[in-house]
Amino acid sequence: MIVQAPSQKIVSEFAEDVRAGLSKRNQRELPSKYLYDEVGSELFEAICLLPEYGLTRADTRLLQKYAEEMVARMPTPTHVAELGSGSGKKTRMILEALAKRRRTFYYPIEISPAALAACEKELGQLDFVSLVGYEKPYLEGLRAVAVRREPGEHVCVLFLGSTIGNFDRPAADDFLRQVRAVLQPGDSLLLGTDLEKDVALQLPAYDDPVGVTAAFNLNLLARVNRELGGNFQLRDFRHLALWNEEQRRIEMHLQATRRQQIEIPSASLYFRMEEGETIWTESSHKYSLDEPAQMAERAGFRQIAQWTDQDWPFAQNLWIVD
Ligand code: AVI
Repeated sequence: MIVQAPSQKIVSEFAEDVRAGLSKRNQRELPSKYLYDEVGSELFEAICLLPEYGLTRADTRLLQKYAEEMVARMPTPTHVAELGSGSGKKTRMILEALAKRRRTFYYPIEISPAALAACEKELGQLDFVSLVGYEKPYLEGLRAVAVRREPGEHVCVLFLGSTIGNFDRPAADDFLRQVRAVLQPGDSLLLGTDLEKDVALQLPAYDDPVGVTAAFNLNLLARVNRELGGNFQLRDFRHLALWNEEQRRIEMHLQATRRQQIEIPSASLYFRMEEGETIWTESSHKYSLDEPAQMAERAGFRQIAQWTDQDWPFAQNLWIVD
């Protein structure tokens, strides 16, 4: 595998984003993309195995069952770009179905080097598939992929696992429009979306009794300590998962269990947190069944197919550029 060099800006961007998010007056925040350092990526893999977290199993089941049908509906792509490849396990089914039809170039795009390495291990040896990893933010990576195409070749973008749900709805629309702007007629996007379900089923997926999700969330503070010299006392925070009915999303927060003085020298940040105050670390939006088709239209795509899981409400949506 060739891994393109990470952007020089990544470390200082982390410091800037931490500074901006934690300085917010009404609600302190940390961007969820920073949950995925080496430890966080492993913890996320463990979350995917939890009985309470049905999302990944539903995503995988749909790909297992319908990969051939999905691929048959796409104008056969030569280039497959995956946004946030994770370990790449689910992608194998799509790549195998495509590689039966023609030689395929596969580009996992990830900011986590550990996840890219895991992806190479999983998918680096597939017959008729050439893998080139990009350690870059999604859009930057996608733009780099798009310039590799020859005239007449199509690109398929995979955005699986309902990662789109980690964007606010307006930000998701904007992001999908930017993805569309890189693409050309005949290109496609396979988008995974977790669907709305009973809160009694939804909430434990983000607040499991073993505490894996709590560890995943708390690791973000540990990362700030490790990489930016912060002094967060992890034992003085607790993981919170809430269902926001109005926004139709799960929110993850870290709540201070006592008043404390926070110092993060590499982000030039010093502030006090009151007991009970929270840092908002992630949103996970849930969709109605017909929402993806509307999102497609707003972003300049057309939804041509949708597959849903029977056990855990989840949809794979296939969009094309006309
Ligand atoms: C990656 N993403 C789709 C996961 C989700 O369900 O929103 C991240 C996650 N956060 C807590 N558990 C899983």
